[in-house]
Amino acid sequence: MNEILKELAYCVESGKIDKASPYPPALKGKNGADELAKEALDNGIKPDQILEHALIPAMAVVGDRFSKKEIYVPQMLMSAKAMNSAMKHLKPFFQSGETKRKGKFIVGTVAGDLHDIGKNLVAMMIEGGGWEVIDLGVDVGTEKFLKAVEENPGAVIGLSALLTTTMENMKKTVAALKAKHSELKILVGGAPVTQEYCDKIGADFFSPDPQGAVDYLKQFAG
Ligand code: B1M
Repeated sequence: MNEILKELAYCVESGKIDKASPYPPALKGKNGADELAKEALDNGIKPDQILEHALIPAMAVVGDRFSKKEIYVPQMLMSAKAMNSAMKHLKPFFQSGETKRKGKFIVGTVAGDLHDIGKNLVAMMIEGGGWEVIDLGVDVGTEKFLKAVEENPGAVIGLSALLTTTMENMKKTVAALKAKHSELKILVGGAPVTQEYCDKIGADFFSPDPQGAVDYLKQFAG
C-alpha cells in the first residue's frame, strides 16, 4: 500500500486527528489524518482510493477492537474524529458526484430520546464505511423519518433508542415506516434494544455495536 495511505490508516486507527493534536502521545508533533488526507489528494490519489484503502479498513479495525472490548468509547471517538478530519477533504468530491458512495443511510434517535453518543458513533462508522449518512439528530418523530425516506428512495434506515420508555416510540416508528414502505430495511440499536425486541417490532436487523451495523449494510452496497 502507498506510504501516505498507510500512515493515514494508522492515524485513524490510533485517533491522531491533526498535527496539533496531542493524542496519542507517541505521535505528538507528527502529521495527523487531516494533513495526510490532503497530502494524499495533492499526490493525485483519488478520493475513493483514500476511502477504500485507508479510511474504511482503519475504521473496520477500530470497530473490531471496540467489539472485542480492546478499546473503549473515548478511543473510538478519537478515531471517528480523525476519520472526520480526513473526510472533510474528501466530501467535496463525493458531494459533487465525482466519486460514488455505496448508498444512503438515514439515522436518528427516536422521539423523546436525547441520547446521541452511540447513534453518532454508528453514523461515523457507517460514513467511514463509504456510505452517505443523513443524520436526522435526536428526538426524531415518525413524520421526520417518513419525510427523509421519501426524499431518499433506496436508503437504509437506522433507529437508536437509549431509554426503555422511548423504545415504545421505536416500535411506533417502525410500524409506520413499514406500513408505507414495506420494502424498507430498518436497522435498530441502543443499549436497551435486543434481538428479541427487534423481532417483536418487525425491524430487519439488530446490532449491539457500530461494526455490526457496518457489516449489515454491506449486502446493500451499490
Ligand atoms: Co441518560 N440514561 N438520561 N443521559 N444516560 C441512561 C441511558 C441510563 C441507562 C442511566 C441510568 O439510569 N443508569 C438511563 C436509562 C434507563 C432506562 O431507560 N432503562 C438514563 C436516563 C434515565 C436518562 C434521563 C431520563 C435522566 C433524567 O433526566 N432523569 C434523561 C433522559 C433525556 C432524554 O433522552 N429525554 C437522560 C439524559 C442524559 C444526558 C442528556 C445527560 C446524557 C446524554 C448525552 C448525549 O447523548 N448527548 C445521558 C447519558 C450520557 C447517559 C449514559 C450515562 C451514557 C449513554 C451513552 O452515551 N453511552 C447512560 C448510562 C450508561 O449507559 N452508562 C444513560 C455510550 C454509548 C456509546 O453507548 O448509546 O449504548 P450506547 O450506544 C452503543 C450501542 O448501544 C450501539 O452502538 C453504540 C456503541 O457500541 N448503538 C447502536 C446505539 N445506537 C445504535 C443504533 C444502531 C446500532 C447500534 O443502529 C441504528
